[in-house]
Amino acid sequence: MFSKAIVRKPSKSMVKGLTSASLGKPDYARALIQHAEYVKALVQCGLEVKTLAADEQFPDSTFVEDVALLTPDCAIITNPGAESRKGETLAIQKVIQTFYTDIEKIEAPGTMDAGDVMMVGRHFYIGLSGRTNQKGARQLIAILEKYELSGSTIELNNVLHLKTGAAYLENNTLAVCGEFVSKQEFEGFTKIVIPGSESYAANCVWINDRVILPAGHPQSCELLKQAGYEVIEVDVSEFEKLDGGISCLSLRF
Ligand code: CIR
Repeated sequence: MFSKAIVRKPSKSMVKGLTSASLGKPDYARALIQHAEYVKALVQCGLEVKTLAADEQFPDSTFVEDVALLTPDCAIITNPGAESRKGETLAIQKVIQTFYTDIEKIEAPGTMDAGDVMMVGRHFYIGLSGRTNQKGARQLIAILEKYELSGSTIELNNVLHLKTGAAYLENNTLAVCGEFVSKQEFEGFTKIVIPGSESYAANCVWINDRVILPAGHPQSCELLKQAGYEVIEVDVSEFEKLDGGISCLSLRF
């Protein structure tokens, strides 16, 4: 169960955020409304939400998930893989210090975006991506082991982050899409296969028996409902334009 979340309001500078999508520039005013709806959904899931002020210096700073990994036993500040995002860690560390006493760090030459890290109980799957390298993953595994947690790596081929295409929905169940449908590492899980035409919906989050799903993915919504989840849909189209999704917008702990 989760009790808290940290989010950061999008900045006007978000229009300069990193992206590989060809969906056009995000509309800032609309992003603010969508962000507020997202926070409402977190609250509906029973979370106490700490909302940080927008940080104009960092266009991608609304995607707080990438700069820290929050475990039940410690927090790990990452060293983001993209140059333009490295400076985001300073501000998040200050906030996390108010919640955690045990704080660790991924150090260069190790890099890591925590969007590549998926928590499954006390085990953490770490995607090796354009943002998270072997050295970062090795550092993370060593840190986790200090706290009697564990980690293992997964090679990624077609996605930005591991959680772009896979989400752990508790109950030994994963929502998966694309390359993750047949990954050997995920053999033992019950899988909800998100159709390729709705791949963006694979980035969803389980929070206290509910699943927050990006709006506009009816087949995925139906599959989750059939599997017994209560689904909350939130429109995050302006964040999709920056390759960001439902999980990227919060740290849940
Ligand atoms: C980036 O490229 O870093 C941002 N535009 C999107 C980050 C998305 N975060 C995530 O998937 N965890």
